[in-house]
Amino acid sequence: MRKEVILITGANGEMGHGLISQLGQNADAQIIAIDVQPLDNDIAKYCTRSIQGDILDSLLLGRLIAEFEIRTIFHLASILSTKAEYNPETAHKVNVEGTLNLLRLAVEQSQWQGKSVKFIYPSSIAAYGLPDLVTKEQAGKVREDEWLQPITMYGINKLYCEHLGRYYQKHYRQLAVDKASHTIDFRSIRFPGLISAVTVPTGGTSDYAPEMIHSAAQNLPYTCFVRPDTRLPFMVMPDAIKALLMLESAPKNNLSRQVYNVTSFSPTADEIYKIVKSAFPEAQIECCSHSNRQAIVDSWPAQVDDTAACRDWGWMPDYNQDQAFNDYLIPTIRQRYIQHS
Ligand code: AKB
Repeated sequence: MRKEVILITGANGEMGHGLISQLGQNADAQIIAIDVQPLDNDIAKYCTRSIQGDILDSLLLGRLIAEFEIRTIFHLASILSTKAEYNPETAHKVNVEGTLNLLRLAVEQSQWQGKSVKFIYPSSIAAYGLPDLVTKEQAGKVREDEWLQPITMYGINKLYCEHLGRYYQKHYRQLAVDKASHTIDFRSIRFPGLISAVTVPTGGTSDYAPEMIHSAAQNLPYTCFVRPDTRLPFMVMPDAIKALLMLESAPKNNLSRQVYNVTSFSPTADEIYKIVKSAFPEAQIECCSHSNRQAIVDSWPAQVDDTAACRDWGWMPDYNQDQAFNDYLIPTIRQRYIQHS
């Protein structure tokens, strides 16, 4: 009998660290972790198997199917928005073809098992594209079906993969005589900028917030690449993991849609700066807008409407802005660098 497992891709990333650390508290959780990077020891200890491999490697994925009964997939692997712009074609391969590989695997597993494999897919506010700052300011809380004209390869990939998930769940092999009897249960969240106290970001355009805090805590000079008035929705990583697990466990009949917004607080870069300077008075922070990265952030909504998530599966963040900084980020990050000093 094959072991029933949870497959996590992009396992060594920021969200992977948070998710595995949380799932690992349940001794019964059988986690298969895959990443192109070796898994850090602090999360590898929670995994039944950690595989250093590529989701583009179909043979590797085929071997996973042979050995494990995959019940849930958290497909976290992705090349984020800034890094993707330096090599859009590679980003497309990883973000789209990699996702296609995982969706095929999930459908095959669903047919073998005679029940739907849950496919949990973190999308992003990068799926939105507002044409200019006036529109961004006037748009208010953007709903899931508004302003879907992303301007980054990453955002386009995320939006397309949302549609791929819908296709594999509802229309895959629609003309076949033996139309798939069991298919996947695709569920997705469009995350805002995420800030973790225990990991640092790599390659995102919302990274200015976590980078500013982590740099200040290490007394390292930091140049913020967006204007002070730049506003984005954010949440702290514990709330992002909470949202993933709430959506995964929600009764399917409660879900009115496959893709949900979630959010917590929407500060300007200047508001973040003032909080950080208050916590770390010696911090050396200057603002120097990087015009191209600024244009990406200006195309993302200042706020999103997460009414559907609150209504369908009881979404509610644990941390508002004050709690995020005062109860989680500042004390935890300060402690992290004292320990590492
Ligand atoms: C990025 O900046 O690319 C990500 C995101 C907003 O999805 N953090």
